[in-house]
Amino acid sequence: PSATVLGYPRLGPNRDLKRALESYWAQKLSDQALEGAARGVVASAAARIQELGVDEPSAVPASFALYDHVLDTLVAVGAVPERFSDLRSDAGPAKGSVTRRGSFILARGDDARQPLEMTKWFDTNYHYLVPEIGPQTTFSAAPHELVSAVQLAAEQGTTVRPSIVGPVTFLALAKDDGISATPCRPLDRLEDLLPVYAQILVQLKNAGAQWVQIEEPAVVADFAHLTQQDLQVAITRATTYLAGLTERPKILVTTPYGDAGPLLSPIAHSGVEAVHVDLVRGELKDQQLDLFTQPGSPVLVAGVVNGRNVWRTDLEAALSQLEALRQAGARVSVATSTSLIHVPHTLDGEDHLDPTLRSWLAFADEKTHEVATLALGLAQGREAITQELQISARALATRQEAPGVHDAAVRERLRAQKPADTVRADAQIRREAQARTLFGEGGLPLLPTTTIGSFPQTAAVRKAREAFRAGTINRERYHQFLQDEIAQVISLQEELGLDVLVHGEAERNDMVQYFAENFDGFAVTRNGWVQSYGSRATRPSILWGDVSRTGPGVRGEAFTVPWISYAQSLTDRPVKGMLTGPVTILAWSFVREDQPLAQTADQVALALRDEVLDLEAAGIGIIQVDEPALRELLPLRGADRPGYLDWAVNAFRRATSAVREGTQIHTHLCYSEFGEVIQGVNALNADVTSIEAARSRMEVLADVRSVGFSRGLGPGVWDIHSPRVPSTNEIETLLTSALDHVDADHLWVNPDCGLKTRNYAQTKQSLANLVEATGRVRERIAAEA
Ligand code: THG
Ligand code: ZN
Repeated sequence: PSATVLGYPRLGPNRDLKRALESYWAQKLSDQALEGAARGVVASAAARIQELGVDEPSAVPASFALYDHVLDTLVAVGAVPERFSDLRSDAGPAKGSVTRRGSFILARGDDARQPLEMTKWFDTNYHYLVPEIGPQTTFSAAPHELVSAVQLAAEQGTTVRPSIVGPVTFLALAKDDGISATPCRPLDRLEDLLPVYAQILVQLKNAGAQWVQIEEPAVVADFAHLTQQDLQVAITRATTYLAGLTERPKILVTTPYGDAGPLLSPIAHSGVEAVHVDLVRGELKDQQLDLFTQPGSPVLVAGVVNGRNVWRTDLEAALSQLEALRQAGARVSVATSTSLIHVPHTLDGEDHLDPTLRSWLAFADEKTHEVATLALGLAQGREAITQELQISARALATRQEAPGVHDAAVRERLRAQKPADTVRADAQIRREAQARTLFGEGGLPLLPTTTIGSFPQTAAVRKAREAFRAGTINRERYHQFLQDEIAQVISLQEELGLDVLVHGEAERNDMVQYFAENFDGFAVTRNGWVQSYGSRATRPSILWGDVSRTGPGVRGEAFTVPWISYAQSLTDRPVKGMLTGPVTILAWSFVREDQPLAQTADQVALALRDEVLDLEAAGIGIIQVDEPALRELLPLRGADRPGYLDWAVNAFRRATSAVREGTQIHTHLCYSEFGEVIQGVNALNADVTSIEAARSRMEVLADVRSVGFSRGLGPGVWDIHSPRVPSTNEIETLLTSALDHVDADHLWVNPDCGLKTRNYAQTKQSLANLVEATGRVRERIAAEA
């Protein structure tokens, strides 16, 4: 087709699939009803894509995973881990493989089994399920979902293009299942996997598929466990193998999320009919253009419409680029740079947005239409799309001049920042100062206990927030409710005997959106949901202008201080101030692209620096600035990583370095594999760092020690992602092994992460055990001293 999108949001415009899935899991919806709901979402998405002008046969992607597309690929190739093998069904269309019900157990686990691990998909905020592959893993074709999507479309008189994660990417993203004594590199199983893809392609062809989309984004990334040579060999073998099959649909290989570099050549030479290139993140260098201009070259599926961000496309620039490619002799098809699962469904209904800002935006539907528009312009000339070109040009022009996009005062303040503004006194001097401010007479004990920040977000909290938003309760009543909530959280923590308290964050919807709502330069959407994992979604904020705190003057007004101060007024113990760091605010928002990310990060950092100073001035002696997304924005190419870590660390330090020596800065990061960013974490220079460690049984501490990390460390001792309550003994054991790596006077005791998703029963019991275990370890240390 001359125009296509690589994928489309899957939860439905009103998150219908989310509700269907959650009812199904709660056993309030039957299998048939779930399938019905899923088909409804898929059919209306397909109809919508066609209505928007992407309407040729096979232009509509049929990649509508109910939970995750990597999981669907795992099921389609039969790579079911050993511990789930009983889920293979012995009859029906899924014979030999897992049913829908079974696939949810892989995703969510059950009483007896841990689910598959979940991790970030490339450098996005989407999480996929990690396949577990060992030397013994068996593969067998079971593409019943893909086949039925093709058949269903055929019944409705249309054609869809089924989509599957390619064999190289599937294995590159998998981990060793750890069952065999000898370590296994999943990619070494490629030869066993390829014949299964061959069988899948036969079945798709027999079902009537004309095209199949094979996604190979692994070629745009560097992996710690694979060399470029490994990937080169694998992608060459896989694509020539698949292209060489006689019984198959035509193949489109996609390379979204970055620049395939030298690996584009073997794909283009493999004999597949079409190759997608991400022209937003990547580029075609001169010699690479030759890959598409020779007799027998594949179609160039040009990803010119950004699938990752929400800005309207510069249609003039995109069309010129497409024309140049065609001029050079390529057969060009217009596409998105990535699947559209990373952007919200539609701007329809976002009428509260400032109309000028709204005119700069394009969500999935609007982007689908842009693709169709560009294809029309390419086929019939500029005249055919004059009006669209004008609208696009006008949006660009108003954006350059709009008030708020460039705020002279913000820029001047940033220019006036000096190198010294990101530097604090030596760690030792801070340590001594904090020994006086925090650990003096009657102050904090050895192994201080604390939590990460949020307490359970109960139904009552969500209801009150919703009532305030809807206007059924006024600001005063809402604030009273929040104060009562804070008072309860504080007295609970005092009863439990925790040392450093938190206010619980009841006033916050999301740890980024809350900041976006209190900063100038951001907008938030009503219904702009983007899938994060399974049925869960977030509403990323839109960072469109120069950033400072909302309120009078360039510094604006403190917004966390009233809540934290109120909490502090209720107790003699220290209450931590809680902020989200600049990198995480960027990572979980849609960011402007008209200036370097580093500059945007610095503006956010400066606004946070104001809040940090206001907290300190209000008497708050411990301030935590969370950076859970530090790892997520790490560039896919190793060569780009030092530059990124440099600005990311600098922004954090800009936010946190203005305080006195005696004020203690904490940070929190929540993933347990630090390898690539550990130097960066150390460079943040926080006085205390809490990290996820419970599930890995403190293994992460070896990494931490390897970089000579010498400040306070709080390895999590309670895996809060599970409803399980850890016993006192278990926590004591974890603390004991933590002490093998960390000096007692640097060790803090805390859970892995915030408690937002836990309930109060689990929270009380787990924290009581945490305090008790800490007491035992303190006694032991005292006895040994
Ligand atoms: N905020 C933002 N992005 C994030 C996280 C976050 N990305 C990484 C991680 N945390 C993702 N985890 C989750 C966990 C829970 C939910 C979403 C992402 C979730 N969402 C609710 C849902 O889909 O029902 C909606 C929440 C709401 O009503 O605001 O539960 O913390 N930005
Ligand atoms: Zn966390």
